[in-house]
Amino acid sequence: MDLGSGIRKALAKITGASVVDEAAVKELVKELQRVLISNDVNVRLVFDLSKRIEERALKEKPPARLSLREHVVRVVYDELEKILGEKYEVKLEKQKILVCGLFGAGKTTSIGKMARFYQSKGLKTAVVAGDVHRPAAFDQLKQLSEQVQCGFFGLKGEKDAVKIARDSLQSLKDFDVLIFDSAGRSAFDDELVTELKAVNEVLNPDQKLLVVSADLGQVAGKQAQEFDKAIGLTGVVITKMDGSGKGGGALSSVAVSGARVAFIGVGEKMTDLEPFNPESFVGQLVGFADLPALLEKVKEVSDEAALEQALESGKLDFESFLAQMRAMKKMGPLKQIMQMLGMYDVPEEMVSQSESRLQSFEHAVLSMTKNERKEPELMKNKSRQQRVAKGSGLKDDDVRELVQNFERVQKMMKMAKGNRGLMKRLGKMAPNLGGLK
Ligand SMILES: Nc1nc2c(ncn2[C@@H]2O[C@H](COP(=O)(O)OP(=O)(O)OP(=O)(O)O)[C@@H](O)[C@H]2O)c(=O)[nH]1
Ligand SMILES: [Mg+2]
Repeated sequence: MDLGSGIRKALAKITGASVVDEAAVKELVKELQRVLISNDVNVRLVFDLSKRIEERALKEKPPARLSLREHVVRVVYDELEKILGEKYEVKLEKQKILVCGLFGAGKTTSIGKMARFYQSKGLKTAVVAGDVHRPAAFDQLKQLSEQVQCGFFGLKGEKDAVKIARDSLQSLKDFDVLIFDSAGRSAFDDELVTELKAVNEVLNPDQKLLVVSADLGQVAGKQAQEFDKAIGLTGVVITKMDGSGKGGGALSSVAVSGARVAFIGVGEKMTDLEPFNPESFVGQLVGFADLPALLEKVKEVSDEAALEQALESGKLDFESFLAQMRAMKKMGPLKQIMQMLGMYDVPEEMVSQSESRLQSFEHAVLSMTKNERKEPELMKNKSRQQRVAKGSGLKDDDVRELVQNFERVQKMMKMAKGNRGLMKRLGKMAPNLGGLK
């Protein structure tokens, strides 16, 4: 079972339990241990983690807003996040990056991805073909540089990596970010270390990143330690997180080794790279059970006066509807929100459909007059609908449908009036339901 579904299943022991008591917490912890260990997470770490979860879940007093159930889920989140290490702060400034790693780890691909990433942040980026051992390395990197449209430096046929490093510094003076590819080896050996150290000296990089593949599991941590000892790493890139059941092992062992996880590679495309953020990683991993976080986010974003008012009075107009939609957007991608609400089996097409509906809805509301927003009745008028369609670039039918969806939600809100808990939930779900029909 992969890590995500395993953790979700373990959490279900709490979210689905009729009573949350010591036995339920122990049950959860046992299941979590099983899942983490079978996903190659360091045993010692799993042991410490489960001890802390059990202690905190049972002894800590839940914060005022949270039920015991939510508190336990929250503790699990917190602790999972902790074992993954700290968030990596990507520096968006002038810098030189040396990339190293063993054969086939994903160095060259990751360099292409990083170049794309830094370019997209407005930094003029170039890559350097410093892998002098693999014959095709030069062309592979050159191709990638063309694909992501960044600068490139290489000396075809040159066997001296140090010379390439020196010359690249000269010829790439105008670039902000310089990313240096290096030769892989089948194992961590003297030859590799010697070359790497020499290049390191000449290049004097600001960042030294080791690339490891997630399918190494715990061995990733050992590699991180070895390379760190040799040249002092500033971070580790873990590739192939998309394909491996051992991703959890690689992540945790790298974190334990003291190295920071900088980026994770989640596919073969140039866009498949993410700066590592333990919080959102755990969020994605565990997905739907994220109720406490959702509650927290809802509280954070629901201070829009219009929204509060609508929830109090049960009166929903286009203005407050728009406020809700914007609040929702701040919470994250629709798919994630749906998952947080327990709708984790929503088909992909439906999610993107709903997303584009929400977008259209926003455009439509923005094309309405102040009066129309406050008095939704007005929007039943056909010529008003036509005018809004014109103003928002939508079809007449789309606007009509949106108005109808809105009315349906409005009716639901009226029905639910007086039931605050339900109101809050509905209020949050309303734009969503409108989109889904
Ligand atoms: N699925 C997946 N494949 C990846 C990822 N990163 C790299 N790869 C693939 O892994 C293979 C090796 O990638 P390279 O970038 O050539 O690895 P390298 O470390 O430069 O290899 P050498 O230069 O031979 O040492 C390629 O087929 C890549 O497409 C990733 O995040 N996900
Ligand atoms: Mg390579």
